[in-house]
Amino acid sequence: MKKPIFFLISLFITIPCIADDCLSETAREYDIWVQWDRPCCWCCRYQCRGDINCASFLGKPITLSDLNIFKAAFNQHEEYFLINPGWICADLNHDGFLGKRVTLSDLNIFKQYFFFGSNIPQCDEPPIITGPYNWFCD
Ligand SMILES: [Ca+2]
Repeated sequence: MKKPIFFLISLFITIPCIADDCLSETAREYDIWVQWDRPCCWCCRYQCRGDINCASFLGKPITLSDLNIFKAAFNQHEEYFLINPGWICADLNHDGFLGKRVTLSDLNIFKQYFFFGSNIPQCDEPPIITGPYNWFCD
């Protein structure tokens, strides 16, 4: 059983995937994923649609909690992601632009699915923008 303090801390840091292979080596973003220490959140079922914290609230995977993280990470340079490791989870398309990970492309995805409900396609369903995945972390 996890000690409470460890669990509390683990809510705010990037949790590396235990098996380190949730993302397929054939994925376009595989090398970047490895470079960022294989963030498990990139393999959450709805992360590529905006589920940044890999948790649902009232049946909705993309909520205000995700929006708050997205707002913090939006348009920030990659160097700030090193001191805010959870921000890499806000990189929805697993792609960067001009040294930034969370850009207008990610915002357009987030807007499309924010509070959309339960009909959000999993990240391995069309429109596919990330993956393929070997399995999902959540
Ligand atoms: Ca991005």
